[in-house]
Amino acid sequence: RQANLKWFVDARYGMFIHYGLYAQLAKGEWVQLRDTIPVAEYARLKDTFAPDKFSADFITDLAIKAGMKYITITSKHHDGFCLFRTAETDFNSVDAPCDRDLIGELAEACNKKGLGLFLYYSYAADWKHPYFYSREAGWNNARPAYNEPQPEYLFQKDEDFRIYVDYVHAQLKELLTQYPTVAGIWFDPIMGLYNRPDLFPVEETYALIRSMSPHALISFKQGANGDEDFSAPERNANAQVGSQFEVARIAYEKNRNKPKEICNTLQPHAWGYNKSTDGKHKTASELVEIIKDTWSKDANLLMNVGPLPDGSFPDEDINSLIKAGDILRAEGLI
Ligand code: FUL
Repeated sequence: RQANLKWFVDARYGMFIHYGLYAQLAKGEWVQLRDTIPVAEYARLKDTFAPDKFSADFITDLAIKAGMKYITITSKHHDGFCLFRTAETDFNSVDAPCDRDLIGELAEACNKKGLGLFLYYSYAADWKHPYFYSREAGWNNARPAYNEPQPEYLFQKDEDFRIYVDYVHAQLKELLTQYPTVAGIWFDPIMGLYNRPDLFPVEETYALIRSMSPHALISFKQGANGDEDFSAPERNANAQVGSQFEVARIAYEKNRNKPKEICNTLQPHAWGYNKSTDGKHKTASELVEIIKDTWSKDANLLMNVGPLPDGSFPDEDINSLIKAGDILRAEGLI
């Protein structure tokens, strides 16, 4: 693990990918919650999910041209849809008509080309799982604010949450068994956890990962008070998100001297594809500026792309990434 951590710190630059059912609606990855799309209606997006142009070969080539050393992809985002083979739910891309294990495809291409692969996993938010906690039990964004009760949601009492935790653990076992070379697990979001830290057996979860994959690194944004290997604040090296929570303050102190990875996105705001920002993504020179600024803070940069519904990358992002890579090379920075 120490060797892996050293590799990670030296790697400095990675590609973040937010891809899932939400791309089809082209309004960012929070669209189910923001537009309060009923659970059953959102689930139907699985039938039209067609990642025809999602090419692990293209993505890994692009990352290399851009000067990146690793990729971090949403294996499961807050909507609960999984991009990997899983026996724990049929809400996944293999059981969809497209029948694709996108994580498996990317793992294979990364292995072949010497890139690291991190798996983003939404632990502290799941808008699909019946036993994730409700809004009443803590955090507003635990569930979209539906007017009608959703028959899919079964959480009633705190004890029920353990069913969800068992599901997470079973999926982590699947991920680490099916893709044993992954460089690490990237947990998110912290707000669900900071609101109800008592519900999350973080140490147990980390122990499971450590026992299954001794080399895998673990991060949980600014920290979940477990033994994270690095902290991964959004857009700001000194972010103390959730500082009104005791658990956040302790995590911040605990992790302030650990390696840092700052994530940012080529779109102005969203991480998943948002059509309204077409043509307004970060340019190559803006990207180079962000890279230099992040490196000057001794942090890695994890720069996000939100693929289009078919899994292809926006042209403007391809251009910026390649041009920025050329500039870094010309300046001897990579
Ligand atoms: C946040 C998430 O809520 C966003 O959707 C995105 O994944 C960002 C990187 O982290 O916590």
